[in-house]
Amino acid sequence: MKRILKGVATAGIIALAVTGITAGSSSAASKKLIVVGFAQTGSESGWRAANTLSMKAAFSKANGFKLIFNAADNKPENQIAAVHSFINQHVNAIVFSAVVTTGWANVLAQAKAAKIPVILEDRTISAAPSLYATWLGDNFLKEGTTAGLWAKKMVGTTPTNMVVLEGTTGSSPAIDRAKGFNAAIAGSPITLLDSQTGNFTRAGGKTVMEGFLQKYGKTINLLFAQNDDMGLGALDAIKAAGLTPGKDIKIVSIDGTHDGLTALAQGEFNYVVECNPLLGPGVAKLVKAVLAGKKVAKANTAVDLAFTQAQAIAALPTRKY
Ligand code: GZL
Repeated sequence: MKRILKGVATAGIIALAVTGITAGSSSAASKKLIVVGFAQTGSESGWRAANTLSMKAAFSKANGFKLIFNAADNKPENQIAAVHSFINQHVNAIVFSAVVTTGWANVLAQAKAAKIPVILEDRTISAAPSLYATWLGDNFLKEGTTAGLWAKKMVGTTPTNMVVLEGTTGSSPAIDRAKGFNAAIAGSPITLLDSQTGNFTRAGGKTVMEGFLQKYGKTINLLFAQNDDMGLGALDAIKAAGLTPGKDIKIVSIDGTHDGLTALAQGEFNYVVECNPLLGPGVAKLVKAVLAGKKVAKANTAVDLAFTQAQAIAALPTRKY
């Protein structure tokens, strides 16, 4: 089963920075509320917290919605059970960010049979595109490529040993960020020593980095963290080993959370690629369009930036998350 084509996104690029997007209208309060079941992955990272806040704010009663929220504690079986429950509650629409890309065909076929449209936010899935109406999220492949190109340029011709903190195994950001990064560093003198999942959490990043340091010690020159939280957890392990993050071990990370950009501003990270979590207004707009029978692009991509230390220092005072 092919995953959705990122290229399709071009038609549907939504500049999430546009604050003019509102999901509701002044008469929304007088209209029947749209009941939406939202199955979130869990609360594994600072990025996820910002994404949940954005979704809850957009799917408000004032915007014409009744939101039924479920956080799956990053367990795929919990998330599928939540979607089954939304179907049984006869919600008007279902939204989810998939913990992993697989296992969705059956429950989505049931949503289709129940004539409940499904809208994907954030992560993509490997199920047939006919099983969902549309997707809005970030281009994980491009994020990985941006991070890899920075790493390749940074190392130049210097032989460099790298370790990788992978995101949740089987999740679309983990799959696509690795794909983009690895293609971008091809031909560089970067050698991969080890790669292991830290499950997108600080605790996971710390534990896995402790293991890498016990095994490889001072031979590690570069860390690619597939999200800020794992990189931030790794900072503790690096310092406990008597090494200086950002100097002894260069760190490139993805998300662009406040704490990630703060670590970059302080020189503990070296480069951060943004993954915009403020998807709520765009997703709410898509839900209303789909329910109104309007044609929407199959894939809609958020606009992501990337930051050096100087750019992080300049951006931090006005960051929204
Ligand atoms: C990416 C998102 C990832 C973030 C992590 O869009 O799905 O999940 O990179 C989060 O911080 O846990």
